[in-house]
Amino acid sequence: SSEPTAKPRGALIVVEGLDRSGKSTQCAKLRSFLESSGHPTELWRFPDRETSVGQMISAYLSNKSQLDDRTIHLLFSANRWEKRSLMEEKLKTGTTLIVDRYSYSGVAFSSAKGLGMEWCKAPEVGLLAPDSVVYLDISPERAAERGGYGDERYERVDFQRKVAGFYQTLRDSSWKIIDAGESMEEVEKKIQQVVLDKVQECAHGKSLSLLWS
Ligand code: T5A
Ligand code: NA
Repeated sequence: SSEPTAKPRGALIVVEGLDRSGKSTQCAKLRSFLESSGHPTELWRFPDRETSVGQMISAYLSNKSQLDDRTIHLLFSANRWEKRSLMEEKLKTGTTLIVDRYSYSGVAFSSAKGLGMEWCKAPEVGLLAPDSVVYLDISPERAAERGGYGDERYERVDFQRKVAGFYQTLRDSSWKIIDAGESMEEVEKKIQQVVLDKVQECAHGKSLSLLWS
C-alpha cells in the first residue's frame, strides 16, 4: 500500500545535576557519540543566553542585575517556552535533542531559595516532558573542587546542598542516576548505553508527553 511512513521521532534527553557536575562536558561527548551512531542530534542548553530573555537571565546570574526571586523564576521558564515549538518540531522530524538543564533546574534552584515547589512547577506545566533525565550525581563538596566555583550567583556549597535535596524530590521513573564522581570516560560510557536504548525506544513509537503529568 502507499500509506505514508511517519519518520521515527527524535528523543528528548535532559541532563541535570549540580553546578560543576560535568553536564556540559558530557553533553558534548554524548552528541558526538549519537551523531557517529547515525542519529541526527542537536545540543541545546537552558538558560539559552542568546535570546533577549536569556540576556536578562545572564546579567542576573553574573550579578550585573538584581531581580525579584519570582521574576527570575518566570524568566527562566519563559526562556524554555520560547523554544517549545521549535523543540517539538525538531523531535517530530527525527532530531534527537540533548538538553543541558531544563525545568528540573528551574524548580530545584528556585525552591532552594525558599519559593514553594508547587508554585515553581506551575509555569513549567505543558512543556514537553523528557524521554529520559540523566542526573549526574555528585556531592556539592566534590563539585566545588572542580576548577573551583566562579563568581556566579548560585555557586556556594550550602546552597547547592539544598538544590540537591529538591532534585531528589523531583525524581521519577524517567530519571537515571549516574555517579558523576568517576572519571569522565567512565561517566561517558554509562550515559551512552542509557541514552542509546531511549533513542531506539522513541524511534519505535514511544509517544511524547507533557510536564507535569
Ligand atoms: N538555573 C538554570 C536556574 O536557577 N533556573 C533554571 O531554570 C536554569 C535552567 C547557570 C545557573 O542557572 C541556574 C543553575 C545554574 O546555577 P549553567 O549556565 O548551566 O547554569 O551553568 P554553567 O556554569 O555553564 O555549568 P555548570 O557549573 O553547571 O557546570 P557543568 O556543565 O555541570 O560542568 P562542566 O562540564 O562545565 O565541568 C565543570 C569542570 O569539571 C571538570 C570539567 O573539565 C570542568 O573543569 N570535569 C571533571 N573533572 C573530573 N572528573 C569528571 N568526571 C569531570 N567532568 C567534568
Ligand atoms: Na554547564
